[in-house]
Amino acid sequence: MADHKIWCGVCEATCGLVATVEDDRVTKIRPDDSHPNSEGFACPKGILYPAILEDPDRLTAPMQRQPVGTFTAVSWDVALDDIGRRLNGVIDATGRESVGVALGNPTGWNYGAFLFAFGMAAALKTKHFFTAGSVDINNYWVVGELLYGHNLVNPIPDFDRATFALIIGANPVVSHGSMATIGNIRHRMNGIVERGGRIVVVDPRRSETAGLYEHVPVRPDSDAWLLAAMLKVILDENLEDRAAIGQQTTGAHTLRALVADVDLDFAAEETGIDRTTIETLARDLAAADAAVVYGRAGASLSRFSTLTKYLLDVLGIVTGNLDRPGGMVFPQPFLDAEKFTKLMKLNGYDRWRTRVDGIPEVLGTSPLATLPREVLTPGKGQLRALVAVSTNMATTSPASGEMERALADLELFVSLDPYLTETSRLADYVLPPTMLLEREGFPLFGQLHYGVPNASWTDAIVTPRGDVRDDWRIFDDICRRIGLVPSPAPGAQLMGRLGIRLPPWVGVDLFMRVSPDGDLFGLRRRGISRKKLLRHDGAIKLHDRPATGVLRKKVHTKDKRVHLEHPVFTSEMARLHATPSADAEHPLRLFTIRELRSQNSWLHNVPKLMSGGRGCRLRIHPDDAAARGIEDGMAIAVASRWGRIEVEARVTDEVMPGSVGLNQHWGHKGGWKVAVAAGGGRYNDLVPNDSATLDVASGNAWLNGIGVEAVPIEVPVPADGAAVPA
Ligand SMILES: Nc1nc2c(c(=O)[nH]1)N[C@H]1C(S)=C(S)[C@@H](COP(=O)(O)OP(=O)(O)OC[C@H]3O[C@@H](n4cnc5c(=O)[nH]c(N)nc54)[C@H](O)[C@@H]3O)O[C@H]1N2
Ligand SMILES: Nc1nc2c(c(=O)[nH]1)N[C@H]1C(S)=C(S)[C@@H](COP(=O)(O)OP(=O)(O)OC[C@H]3O[C@@H](n4cnc5c(=O)[nH]c(N)nc54)[C@H](O)[C@@H]3O)O[C@H]1N2
Ligand code: SF4
Ligand SMILES: [Mo]
Repeated sequence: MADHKIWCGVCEATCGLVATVEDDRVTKIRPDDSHPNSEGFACPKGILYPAILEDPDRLTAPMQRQPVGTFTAVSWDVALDDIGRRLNGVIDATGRESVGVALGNPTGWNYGAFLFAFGMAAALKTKHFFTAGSVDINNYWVVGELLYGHNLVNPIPDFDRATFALIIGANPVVSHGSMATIGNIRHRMNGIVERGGRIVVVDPRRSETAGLYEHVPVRPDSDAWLLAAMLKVILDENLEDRAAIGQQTTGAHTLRALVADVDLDFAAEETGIDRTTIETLARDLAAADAAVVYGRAGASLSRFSTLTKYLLDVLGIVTGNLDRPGGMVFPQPFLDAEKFTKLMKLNGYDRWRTRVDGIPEVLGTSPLATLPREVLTPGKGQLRALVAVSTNMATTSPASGEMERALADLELFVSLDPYLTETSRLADYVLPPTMLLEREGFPLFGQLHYGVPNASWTDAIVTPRGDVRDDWRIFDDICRRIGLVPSPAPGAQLMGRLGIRLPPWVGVDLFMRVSPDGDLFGLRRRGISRKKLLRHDGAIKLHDRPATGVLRKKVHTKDKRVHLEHPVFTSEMARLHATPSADAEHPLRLFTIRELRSQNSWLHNVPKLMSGGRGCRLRIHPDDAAARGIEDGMAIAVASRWGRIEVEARVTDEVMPGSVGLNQHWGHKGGWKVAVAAGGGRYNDLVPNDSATLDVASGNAWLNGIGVEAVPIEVPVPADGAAVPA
């Protein structure tokens, strides 16, 4: 029996855990009190993680689709040789550009998979590179590039020293933080209130976070109006911090014109927040000693997510809260991804546009929403083969049905996934990976945004089940068969041509050792290396907190200033003004609810996480329910212009009138039996993917604020989805 200090790679919080291993099995997991960032916090998902390793539905051999649609286990050689042959066939017929790569959320904690998927896309020089970023954070990558000169620049909230926190569309008490890896985040947020400060949560639902602090209900998909109105109040009343603006930015003189046409009364109507509250919020933010303006998924999945993220940052900047204690601070990762992507010339924006819809590329990727049309629209560059890793995009991307049709239409679809999911069940081959705790690695994504910068790299602590392989190795195996080296690095390409292929840690270690916290190959005694981290049990604290007063070092623009002006922001503001918000036939606005014991779509097969009466329920306000004859617990149909699902009603005043909240990613299909048995409806069947409804500047999907109508199930809903209230 032995204990190992590990890190949890289920969500962004990246908590430190202690795992007990007996007879090559993880028998117990508990929080690691000594972890510098998470400080003894952990949630049920991390604690119950070993159930995934032992799951009887987990795939432990490569699966080959049979003509009748069932799957048969085959050897790795049989699978890989056939995949190679078929990929070569597609490449010979229509070129490398007709092969695509897709990656999902869990690659954030699977650095080898991430690097090799990126590497394969780079080596193919394909524009068909899709990431979960386009249903999540592409707006961050665009605003990072335009404001700070690099996609990956993302200031995080310094909750420990803030006196005021404006939180827009985030529920950190449940999500445990996103784009900000603040350990034990609830405790740190409570600290603000304990010090006499305030936290204001803007959310259509009295979420677990909003319930703890001050709650301002907002209509989904209207945050841009709220933030623009607040900016207008601050500028009109001369409440901005002129000194900070003068030191840190260029283009501030354009802000007044940008929000000149914003009418506060109209903004109040659109947001459902009265004008006085908007004005007071703006004044309070400007007057606060040290404030954070933090938004997340709820603010990123609207039709105007680039504009929303821009305005969030601008509000922090003009009130003098960027790069200062208690404000929004620049993180200090031990692996500097900004530098790495710059070296490899990967970062950028709008260097090309997607073939069918003309959406700007972001970090060299195309949006998932456009994938179906890239597959189904003939012509040069049509997508015909796809290798996907850890993505359940048939469920997690907009217009699920269309995504399924497109995936089924591919000449070859290969999915690297531990389960037969809604997505992988459509693949020609499903290739089973090693999972966390069965492979070595470091928390690639978490380390980018640590509140307390720290470093860890852990070894596998148990032998992988069955005949599984590391994802990166599967990519390498596939690439060998089509003559590619899966790397963007010229050095790796050269070595590949000489027959030398390196595992992912070699390059990462090299890069880490020459980074500011690295050991410079022994020259810096306290510096880190992979070897040192592997030898250390647990994480090494690198700094107490990210440094402030570092803006000139952190911003990548030539003049080392934040660029507040860009034509994209102006045109997005014009698009906001021009877009009608109401949909009379579908008057309810649908938004997403994340659950404590889910991680997106993929933990619904763990019986212990699914216990306790969980279900897929539409939260609807008592007034809206009464108007439709809906009672708590009733089966109801929810229809939008684009689709219809059936779920259970939950009548509750936790949602504001006119808005309805639904859990994401239920209604499973495939081979994960517990998940399928849980039933429910699939949110993204209600969601459009056409280019007109996206956040066109970033390609981010429109997932929150969709117009829907809900009726008791007895009432027939017409096939065109236009439901009539009972
Ligand atoms: N337990 C758990 N943790 C998770 C995940 C999970 O599935 N379960 N997923 C992980 C992932 S991938 C991510 S990206 C993060 C997300 O992290 P968060 O963004 O903190 O998490 P959400 O729960 O999506 O919070 C979004 C909030 O926005 C609200 N909202 C919805 N639409 C709108 C809107 O239009 N405007 C405003 N102002 N609010 C709106 C919702 O009611 C919700 O409370 O969580 C991560 N952590
Ligand atoms: N309506 C609506 N839709 C949303 C959102 C929303 O708020 N509302 N949120 C969006 C967000 S923020 C995100 S991040 C996306 C997430 O979208 P996805 O990334 O598609 O979703 P996950 O459920 O995280 O999918 C993970 C898949 O990876 C597999 N997996 C887990 N670990 C490994 C591994 O180590 N190796 C391999 N090869 N596979 C693994 C799982 O079995 C699962 O099938 O969903 C988005 N979709
Ligand atoms: S909060 Fe996230 S990282 Fe922490 S234990 Fe839970 S799932 Fe793991
Ligand atoms: Mo996400």
